[in-house]
Order: sequence, then structure tokens, then C-alpha cells
Amino acid sequence: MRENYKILEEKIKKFRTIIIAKHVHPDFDAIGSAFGLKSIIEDNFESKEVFVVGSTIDGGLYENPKLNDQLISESLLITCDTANRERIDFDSFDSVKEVFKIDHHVDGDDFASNELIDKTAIACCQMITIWANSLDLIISPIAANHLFKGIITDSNRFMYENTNAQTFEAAGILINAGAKFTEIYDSLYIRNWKVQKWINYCFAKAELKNDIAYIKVLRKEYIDLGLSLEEVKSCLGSICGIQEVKISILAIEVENDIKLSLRSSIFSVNQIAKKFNGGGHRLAAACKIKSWEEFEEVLQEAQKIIKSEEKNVK
Ligand SMILES: [Mn+2]
Repeated sequence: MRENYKILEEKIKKFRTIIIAKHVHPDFDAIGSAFGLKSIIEDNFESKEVFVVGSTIDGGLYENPKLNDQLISESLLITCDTANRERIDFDSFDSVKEVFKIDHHVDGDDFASNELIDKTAIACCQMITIWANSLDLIISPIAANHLFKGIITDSNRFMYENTNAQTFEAAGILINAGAKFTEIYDSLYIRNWKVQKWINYCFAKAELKNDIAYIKVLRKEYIDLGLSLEEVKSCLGSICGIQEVKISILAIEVENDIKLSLRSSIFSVNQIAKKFNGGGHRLAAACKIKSWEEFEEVLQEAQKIIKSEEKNVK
């Protein structure tokens, strides 16, 4: 790991233009890694042009008017929080000079010439924090806020099982670097009235069958409410952390498919997502399906996972 820390530093030194890409439909860990790393590069290495590309959290696009074909062809591409080639949110992947991957997912492919992988890290932001700190790089308050946000969201406020001593170490480093955690918590967890009404509406129609809790959301139910997709998804929390629930599934009908988010505190929901061409982490995964009939198959898969893993947890 130490050796790869150095390689990442050397690659950053070597390239003038650095592009940072993340996964499609980015979460706060992807965004936080990208912007945290961008700040760290700009604050510690001279004359660098750093571009974060791809979608914003609300589905918009980061604009980089200065980024042209010439610059792309001379650039180092750093991918953050992205396990697979097809999940990289950057169209010119094949045109860059070199690729460096930073990731913490369990099953990924080799698409980079160099990489920093830590499957035990709860967040990509944790990896970047530990990397920067071990090289004595300056972490500005702006970088610290970005990185802290990724750590608390990917760890669900230090509640998921992969939270480890290094997670708290990284949090400590970021607090010392000026992360304003109360403001970050407020920005993430203070809901507005409309969202809370939505969550309650969804919980009221949630079903619990065979230890699996699920909410089926039709597009017409939310499209006129003026909620962002993240806000629509926030109802998932209402069926998690409940004694009788072993697996929680939120199914949201979007334009052409149904997006599923799967959660559990014990069972490997990524195995279910994989069966439907999705993926993610063991206890938090996602996939897309085409119909509500297919959703019944998802429920059956979830039951199978509970059956097969239950022996081990007892
Ligand atoms: Mn992540």
C-alpha cells in the first residue's frame, strides 16, 4: 500500500493536466473523493490543472469549458470510487494518457495501469484522507469537508460494519483539518416538511413479507412533488433498522426502468443485485429491473440469500 501511495504522488507530480472521474449517479463518497482530491492536488502540487468530470449529485453535469481533446490526450485520469470500467462517468476514457484507479469496492476490474485499492476501507474518501496524511500533504478545510461528507455517508454515520479504526483516524485528521461536521450533518440529515411527508407516505405503504421489507414507488406518485431523486430515495431509511426486517428494498419506477436499492445489516444484498446486473457493497447494493414481474424474482432471490446465509449467522 505504502508503495502505491508514492506512485500516486509521483503520477500527480508528473502530469500537468489531471482529470478526476467518478461513477455514474455519484454519491457523496464519489463526489467527496473527487473534489477532496482536486483540492489536495491544487494545494500541494504546483501548476496543475485539475478537472472533475461527469454528473453532479442531482443529475446535472460539471462544466469544464477549458478541457479540450489536446489536454485530455496529455492527461492523467484518476478514477475515484468506481469499480468497473463501464461505471466510469467519462466519455473520453480511451483518449487519456494514463489511468490511476482509487477504489474500495470488493469486486472490480483492472482498467488502470496503477491503482490504490483498499477493500477494507468504508469509503474512498477515507483512503484519500489516509493517503494525503501519510504523505504530509496539506488538507484544506474545503478538502476536509468534502472528504468528511463521503466518510459519514458511506459509513452511515459510522454505523456500517466496515467502519474500522482507520475510519475514525481519518475522521480525526479531517476534524483537525477544519471539517465542520455539524454543518455537514445538518446539510445531510435535516429534512424538510415535504420530504418528511413523502417518507411517511412511503412507510405507510411499505410491505413486510418473509422478513423482507419493501416499498414500491410509481413514477406518478412523486413526479409532481418537486422532489429530487435523492429525496425520493430517502424513504428507504424508513424500512431499515427495524427488528423484524432482514432485507430492505426500495423500488422506484423511473422513465424506462425500475431502480432498486437494497440494504441489510447482515445479509449479502450485493449477491441479489449481481443477479440483476447490478452491484455495490455487501450490505448496500443497487440494480435496475424492467418490470414489476421481475421485482417478484428479486424478492425470491432475497429470500434465497436469507435462507442460505441464516445458518452462518445463527
Ligand atoms: Mn464509496
